[in-house]
Amino acid sequence: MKRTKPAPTDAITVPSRRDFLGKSALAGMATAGAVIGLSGCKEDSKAAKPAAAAADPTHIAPGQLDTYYAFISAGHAGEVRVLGLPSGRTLKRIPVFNTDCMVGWGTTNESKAVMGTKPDGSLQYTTGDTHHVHGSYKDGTYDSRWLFVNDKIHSRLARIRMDTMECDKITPLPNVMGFHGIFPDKRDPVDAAINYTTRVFCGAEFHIPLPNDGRDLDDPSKWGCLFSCVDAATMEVRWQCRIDGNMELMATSYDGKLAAATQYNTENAADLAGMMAAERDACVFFHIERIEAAIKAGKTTTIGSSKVPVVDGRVAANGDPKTALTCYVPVGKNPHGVNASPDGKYFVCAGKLSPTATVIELAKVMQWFAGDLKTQRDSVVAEPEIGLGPLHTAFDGRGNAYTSLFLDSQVVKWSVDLAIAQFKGDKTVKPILDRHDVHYQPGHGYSSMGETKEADGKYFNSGNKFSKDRFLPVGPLHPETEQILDISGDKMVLLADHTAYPEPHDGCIVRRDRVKTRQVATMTDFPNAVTAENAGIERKGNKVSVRLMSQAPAFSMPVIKVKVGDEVTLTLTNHDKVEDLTHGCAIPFHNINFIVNPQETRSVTFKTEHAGAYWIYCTHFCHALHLEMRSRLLVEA
Ligand code: RUQ
Ligand code: CUA
Ligand code: CA
Repeated sequence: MKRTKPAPTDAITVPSRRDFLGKSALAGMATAGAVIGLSGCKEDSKAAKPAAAAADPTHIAPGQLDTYYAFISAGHAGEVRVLGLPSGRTLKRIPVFNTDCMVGWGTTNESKAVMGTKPDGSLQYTTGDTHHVHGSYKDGTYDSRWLFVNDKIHSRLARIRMDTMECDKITPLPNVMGFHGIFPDKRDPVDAAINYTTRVFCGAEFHIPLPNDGRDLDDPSKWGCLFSCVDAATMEVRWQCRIDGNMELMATSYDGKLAAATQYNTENAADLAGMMAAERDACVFFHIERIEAAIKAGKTTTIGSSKVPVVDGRVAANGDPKTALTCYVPVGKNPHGVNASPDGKYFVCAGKLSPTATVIELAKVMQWFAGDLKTQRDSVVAEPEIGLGPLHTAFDGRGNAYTSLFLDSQVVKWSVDLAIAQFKGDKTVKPILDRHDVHYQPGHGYSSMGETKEADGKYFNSGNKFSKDRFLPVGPLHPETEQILDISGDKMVLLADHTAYPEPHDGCIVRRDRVKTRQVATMTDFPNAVTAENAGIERKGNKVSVRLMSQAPAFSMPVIKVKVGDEVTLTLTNHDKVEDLTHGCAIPFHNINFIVNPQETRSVTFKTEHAGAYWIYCTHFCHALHLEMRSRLLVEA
């Protein structure tokens, strides 16, 4: 795992992109007027340490299982990926906003209904941009019900069932563009019995006209951003809150009282220079109980054709802390990530254009809301200088924070308590405990169980935006690197490099006993299940229903006769009960390819256009006679 420079004779000679990026990005920031202090970077950075080869913990022997799942977003690939850690083995790709031939996501009627269709039945969107994926909670840790993930392009929130690891709902957010940060709540702010996730909070990064129907195009000063609360169970948008500035990353408190979003554009600007004009930006806090009381009391408006109630969280309407719905805490310039410490006490905002992290004490934010704190800024209890380009922070459950430094290509380990002591005036303490190079330009970093009260401080995954010289080149775009670090000791140890298909963002590392899947479905859960009683073919005008069963190695009907111009709905129920005994179903020249797992039902609807014989065949190797598993679709002229 030693960092090696390509020898001069190597075919691959890569100029130091790290240096280039560091310098050019710094120059860009400097010309834009950013103030970047360097004093946080005095500690010696060390080269990557080789992992102890003899006992490589990332080597999971054949037949052995990983101890963690990692659920990671896939950026513009529009899916969610599941890895085993520490090995880095790819376990699954969960299609969400994208289509997937193997699964038939985007092909089956059931998946199309989740994804959303146009009146003609075609998919409304086939692209997505997933950034942040987080699990649902109970008692401050994962409860194996759901994962939630955003689509930044089309401002949709998706839910994934943890038991099947399949997407089951997608909700568009009204009057929102650039839906980026997302975090589920961890319990109800009022009802002690509701100690689990019932809401998902969604931030909007881009200002738009409200409603976005052609008005105010020439006047961005009238544009706005809405914070959205989605009901985790129904996936309906419960309410929205209009704010000043924008929202990027999100965090929620363990007591359910607060949600917060970083804001890099407190300036409400519509251009780059404007968005970097202010010396400080903010982290905006939402008082959930008060907002929901205001909704209940009807202190709301609606925007355009949306029926979702909207409350006013803008600065002007929230001057009195005792009734305020929102609290804007000043933090470093153009901040990026905000992350909750596992002890439930702090949110840490990463500075991005400021070389600092800002530690906000949640009890003090609640004090401000009670009218007992002078200024919002007084909730800041530490602001250590940690290095250049801080983006995201993870925690080990032992009081230490691990922040990615994009420009320095490092992960920096620092003590939250020491940073607080330093902020109080103790000049003798040094909050920075360790630095480790990563390769290169890290974005998200996340630790094992680090977003729960069970943070165990074993592994940290660094999602790096550039791999440069780490892998064999594969054309203009290199793979991304995911690097796993052992954070169990005083010093971080780099264990392994893994490639990642562009471009992963955030993820969460979940102990394997916190994940409960089911291998075989219940047939009666599918209302359209095909049974021996209702199997067969039925015609109503030119609409033909073909009801088919699969049981290795055969489909229930060897011959299916239809006519040119028919609209055929083929419903297939897999009657095999054996775990992993999945069948595929493809129809040549009809663009149909999907799978059906044991006891599941899936359907497709298509038009027959050309007379002829078409072999419907099983695409998933299921049996010694898998190749023989086919039926004839005869399309008569
Ligand atoms: S943001 S690299 Cu989309 Cu998660 Cu920080
Ligand atoms: Cu059924 Cu292959
Ligand atoms: Ca700004």
